[in-house]
Amino acid sequence: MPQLIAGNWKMNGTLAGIAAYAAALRPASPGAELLVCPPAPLIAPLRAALDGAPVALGAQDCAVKRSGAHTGDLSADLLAELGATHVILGHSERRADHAESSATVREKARTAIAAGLVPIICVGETEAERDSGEAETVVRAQLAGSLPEELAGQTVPGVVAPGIIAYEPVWAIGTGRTPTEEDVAAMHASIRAALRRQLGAAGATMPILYGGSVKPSNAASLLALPEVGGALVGGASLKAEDFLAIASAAA
Ligand code: G2H
Repeated sequence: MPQLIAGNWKMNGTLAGIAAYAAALRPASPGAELLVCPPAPLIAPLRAALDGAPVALGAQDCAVKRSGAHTGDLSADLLAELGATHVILGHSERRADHAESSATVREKARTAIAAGLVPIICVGETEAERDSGEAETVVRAQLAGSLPEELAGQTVPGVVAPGIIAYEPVWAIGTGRTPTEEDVAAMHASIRAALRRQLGAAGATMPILYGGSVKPSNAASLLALPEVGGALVGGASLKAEDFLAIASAAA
């Protein structure tokens, strides 16, 4: 399975900048799968500007409810209609800024799956949790609370919804710091074991992305680690050339 390089623009990007970004991505054939998650209003314009280039689009969040009186919320169905195929859920910035619990993330994942979106469910420990030796326990608890049963095929027997996990240590996000290669490998192995326990056969193959200060200079070493199925890239995805440099480091 090719690695997935996903860009998370967060609250960055403009309508005016879409054409140049798309023009840089259109001719690319990096060998990795590319996914760009811009702010939701830019999904449809970016899709149009990509003009059929094999770059998937995603959103950065969706609502628990599918429609109705929920002012300011974003419907997963509408995101899919705009051209999104994926949605990032439970990013630590949303868990912190919007007090999103793992139970809420699980509800959102269920809604996303029902709308035909692939949820990218984020987990990761704080620096204090790592320093106190609790990192794997915290991440396992987040997985236990955030993953819906649809990912194990328990809702419709035999039907497993596709999903992706992103391991993003909170202290590595936007800081330029990354865990050691040993720590990334150990955490991804721990996540794989938890996914197998929680989801059975589906958990054996679900991609696990690494996120947190991925950039062109460290991408190759991070992406070469066992159980790293790709990267979720924030700051370095804002420039198309950096994003493509990371993608070209993928397997
Ligand atoms: C982690 C990552 C993208 P950055 O949030 O999700 O951001 O690469 O800027 O650390």
